[in-house]
Amino acid sequence: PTVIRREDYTAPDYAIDSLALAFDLEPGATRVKSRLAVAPAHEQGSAADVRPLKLDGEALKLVSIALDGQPLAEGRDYRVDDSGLTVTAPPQGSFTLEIETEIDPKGNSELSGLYLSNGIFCTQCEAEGFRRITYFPDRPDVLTRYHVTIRGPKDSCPVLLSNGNLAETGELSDGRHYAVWDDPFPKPSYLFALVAGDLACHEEGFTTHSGREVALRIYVEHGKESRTGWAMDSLKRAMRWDETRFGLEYDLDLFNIVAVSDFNMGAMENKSLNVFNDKYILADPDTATDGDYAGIESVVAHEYFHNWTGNRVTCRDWFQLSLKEGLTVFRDQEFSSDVRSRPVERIQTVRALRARQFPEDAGPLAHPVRPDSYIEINNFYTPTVYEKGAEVIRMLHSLLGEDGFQKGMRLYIERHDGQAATCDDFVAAMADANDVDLEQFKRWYSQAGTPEVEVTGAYDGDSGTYEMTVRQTCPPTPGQPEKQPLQIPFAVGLLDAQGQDIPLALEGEDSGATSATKVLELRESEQRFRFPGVPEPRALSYNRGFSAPVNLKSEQSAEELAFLMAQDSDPFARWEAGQRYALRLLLQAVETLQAGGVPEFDTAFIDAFREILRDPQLDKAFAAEALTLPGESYIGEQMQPLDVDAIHRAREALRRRLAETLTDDLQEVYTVNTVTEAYSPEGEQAAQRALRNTALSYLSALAPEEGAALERLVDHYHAADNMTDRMAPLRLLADIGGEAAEATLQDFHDRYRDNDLVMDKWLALQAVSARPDTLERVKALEEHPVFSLSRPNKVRALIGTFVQANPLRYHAADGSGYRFHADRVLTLDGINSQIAARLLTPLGRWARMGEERQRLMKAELERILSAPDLSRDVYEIASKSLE
Ligand code: B3K
Ligand code: ZN
Repeated sequence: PTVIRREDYTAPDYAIDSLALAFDLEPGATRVKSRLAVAPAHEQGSAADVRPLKLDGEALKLVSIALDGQPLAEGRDYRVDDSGLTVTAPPQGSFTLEIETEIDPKGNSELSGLYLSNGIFCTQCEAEGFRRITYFPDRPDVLTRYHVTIRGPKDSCPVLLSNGNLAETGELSDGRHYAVWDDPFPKPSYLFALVAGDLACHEEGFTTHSGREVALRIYVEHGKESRTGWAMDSLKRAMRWDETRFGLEYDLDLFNIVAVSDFNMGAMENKSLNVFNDKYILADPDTATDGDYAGIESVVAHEYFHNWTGNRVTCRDWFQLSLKEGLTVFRDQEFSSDVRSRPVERIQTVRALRARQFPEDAGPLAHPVRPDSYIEINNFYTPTVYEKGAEVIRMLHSLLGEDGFQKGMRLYIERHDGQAATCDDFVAAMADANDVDLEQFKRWYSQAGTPEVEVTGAYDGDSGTYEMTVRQTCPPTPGQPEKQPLQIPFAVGLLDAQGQDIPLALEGEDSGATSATKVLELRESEQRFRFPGVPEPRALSYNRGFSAPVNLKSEQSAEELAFLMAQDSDPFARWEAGQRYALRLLLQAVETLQAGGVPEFDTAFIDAFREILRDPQLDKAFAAEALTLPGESYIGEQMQPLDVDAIHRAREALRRRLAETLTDDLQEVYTVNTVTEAYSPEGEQAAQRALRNTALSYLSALAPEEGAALERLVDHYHAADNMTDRMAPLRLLADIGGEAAEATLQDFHDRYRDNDLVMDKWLALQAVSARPDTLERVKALEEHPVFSLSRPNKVRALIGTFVQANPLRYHAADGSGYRFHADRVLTLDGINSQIAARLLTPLGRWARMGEERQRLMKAELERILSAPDLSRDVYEIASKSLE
């Protein structure tokens, strides 16, 4: 397969000024007529300068092609191959090209291009799905005005949607009708969308800041419309927030969202016609958890925010993907932080970053935020491009401040509105608007790997000066053996013995610069920072607020960590101290277990937990985070070779020890945090549920198989009046197993058997179970009527959860988990290669394992690679995973 390189970028030879598309919808044979207004984008002094016109196309049946009204002849005027169609000698100057193709939406199991989701026609064009609809220069730097006619049967497709404004509708013969859509904004083909089907609609209105009346419509399958309220509410809040915080207003009179049940990812930001996975639209208290509500709020906001960061200003080429994704993730994170608890949002973001992006950056698939090459671009919608990309934007925000950042945003949009831009353009706008030099900062875009920062401090009592030495390094990653120092905003604080922040100013700074948290600007591999005029600090608090996506290497004493855990004024750093302390104890416990001993845990740590449980001032959502131990995968990241059994046992032992010592406090927290008001998915009551369910989880660690603990779980489940409280005990029961667990799982199944999204939860919580027979159970569940390999949500819920979230059972010593995994990847590759490739990544983490498991994992990767007719997607992941 061909490797596409960033350095090979060349501007398009032709512009397509307008595109008229006409669809005649039939499930098995849809006709697509297109008329392209083509204009040369290269110098044409004479006919000799005219270049061939290359159009992308895949899985298309060509019906006819004509240039300026004259049919073209294959061989003489054009040629077709697997990847497209080339008009070999077009005329000089502008011309019109008319093409008719036939496609098969019903047979489209890749869910890329035009396909059917539960009988609804819908499209997914990003990254390169448009070429599966018609021949076109399917690249993001070709911006075109679209005029779309959709013809379809009235009974099965009463709703006909595309981008922009509805220009016309009308009746046709044979029970068909049509609609015409006009999008006034030129856009790249990846933002095209079409939806047609029998859909219910929830409509409300929004008045923009400058008085534009916008109709907001959410379309869903019939019967689901009562679950669209939260998404609508989130959309309105996101629209208002973007006006207030970024000064960005919506630009059309209509904004449509369609939710479908079969979708390759979460959602898609097509201009004025966002298409969503049901999972990120539908919610009611009985079927969605507080976490689901939060996810809907952030994804609805994210797709909406793309209207400016992605659509009005788009990407020049796919290597620039983070230009729109990193920035838009940053924007949705800021939205969530402004409407929810900022510290808790930050903690959850960092947890997710460490669970997904740090491992990627440390493994064989590590790549820069702006990759240099790819085989299949769909493999690069990664945590690095998205989440690390957002951290890079956040660092710019820290360096420039909110005002400076917003100045940069305004300049960026002023310069590039209506254009396809690059990451360099973005950084240039930030630098120019603030008159700063960001050349070194750009290394964050080109250098892969998670940097490591080491801090040592020394206090000189005579001069009252604290000196910090900060070193940065970055481990090698594929293709990048040597790294250069990065510009890193590194927030630090010093605490005195009472836990108060010591006001800090750097040597040479005037006293006006004094602050409790100092953001140091790292630029060299080693730097010294001196803080004069300070008393001797009791503890050092660093990377406050997680100001940079780095690993800290510094050793802090258990005592210092306990102190920070109780005292740090920065809530993130306070949480972090607890995580680091827990991690240290867990890793020690692992060693003890491996040596055949019985682990013991510091009382100081348990005391700190007690303080959190007893602190009435503490935000309850924060307390729930602070009381949650690092996950098994994250513990595993810190150890080589990784011992999944010992990690599981160590974590369970610490949980049990905490539960035994703190039983009364846990019971108290459990009792007082019972919510009595009517359900709301956020605020104080969601925080109470989070804390109460955390307490429940510890209490269930007390000899779980015994009556009382088990009974509490079952009672909690049956008393629940919302999904959050139903899922929490069920998840714990699924780990414990036995009769009560089976009966409760059955109850859940019977209650929700007709609700697809809830059945995904039912599949997932069985797949993540620590029970020894989990793999057998997963295989049995594949036979359940709700499961299907051609439905991405089902694959993710059952197989995805097992291979990604259940290290204990996935890494079974006999290799059964790996074998199962590879088998499913191979089958899926023939159905949906994007989903297959995404599912495959855990096999690439073999280097972390012991020798025998390494051998088993590599053998499965070899087996995948030797299979015939592998997709580009799976080939790329499998081959890079073996390098
Ligand atoms: N831009 C889409 C993701 C498209 C993935 C293509 N394989 C959703 C988003 O990031 O908003
Ligand atoms: Zn996005």
